[in-house]
Amino acid sequence: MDNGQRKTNNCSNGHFRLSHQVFSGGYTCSKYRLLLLCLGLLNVVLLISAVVIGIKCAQIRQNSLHVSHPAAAQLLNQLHDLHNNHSDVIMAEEDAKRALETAVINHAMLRDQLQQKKIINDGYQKQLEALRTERTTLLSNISALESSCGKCPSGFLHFNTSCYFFSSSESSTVKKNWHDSRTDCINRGSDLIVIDSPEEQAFVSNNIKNMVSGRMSWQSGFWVGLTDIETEDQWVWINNVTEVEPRYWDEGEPNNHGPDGEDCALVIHRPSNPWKTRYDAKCKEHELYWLCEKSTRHNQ
Ligand SMILES: [Ca+2]
Ligand SMILES: [Ca+2]
Ligand SMILES: [Ca+2]
Repeated sequence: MDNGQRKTNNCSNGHFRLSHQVFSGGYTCSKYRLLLLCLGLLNVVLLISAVVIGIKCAQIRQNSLHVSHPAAAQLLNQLHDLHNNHSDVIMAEEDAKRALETAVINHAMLRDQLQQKKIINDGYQKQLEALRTERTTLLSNISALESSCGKCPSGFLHFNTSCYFFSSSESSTVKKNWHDSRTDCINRGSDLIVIDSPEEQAFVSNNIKNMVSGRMSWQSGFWVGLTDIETEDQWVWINNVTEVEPRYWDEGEPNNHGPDGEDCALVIHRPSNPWKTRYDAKCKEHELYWLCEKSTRHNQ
């Protein structure tokens, strides 16, 4: 057998045989093989291309996920934080509402309590006024009782061994100068007061407070039996006893004020210090209340 017959026999096996039958018009077996090889290479190229494209797509998808995942996580975190913050704000608002409601209730309670205390205080004020009136009445009754016992004349108050006449208790409008005041005391069987003990000073101060209703000016004062008429700044009581105690003068007194000076003493009500109650004033020009003293020993 020669080479031409071997090639015809090889091509007669399998589909080569069919192809040979179909394309028997002049194609050779080697051309079929080349065509098949080309087709096979093309398939390989297509397969490789498909694999490469698939790998690229996977890489692109993975990169896309890598890029988008942190941003999405950040957004989710921010959303979570915002949700938490919103919850906190709502809780704080609820707490504030409850606190406000409690404050409103407490305010209403305090207002009611304040109103009740005001009513109670008003009641106490009325009781206090009633007690003051009753005290004044009792003082008058005491004076009347002392008078009825024969120790003091009518209108005089009794204290220790003396009786005292406060002119304002008889008239709140009548005032006299020092000399006329002393004359009135003498006409009542007494004389201007001589304050010669701390107890007498306290008695006078307390009674003046009740009689002048708290007025503290020297114009609401009472003449007493103390002058420096004979010798300036040498204060002598009408019983010729020289006053050597300086603590009873008010601050800045006696000041002998004015061109004619001031030579007669008066006492006022001084609630801040019942010991500093004395002023000097003009004996003839100034008109004030006056205070008489009458010893009970003269009646015994
Ligand atoms: Ca006296
Ligand atoms: Ca004087
Ligand atoms: Ca004076």
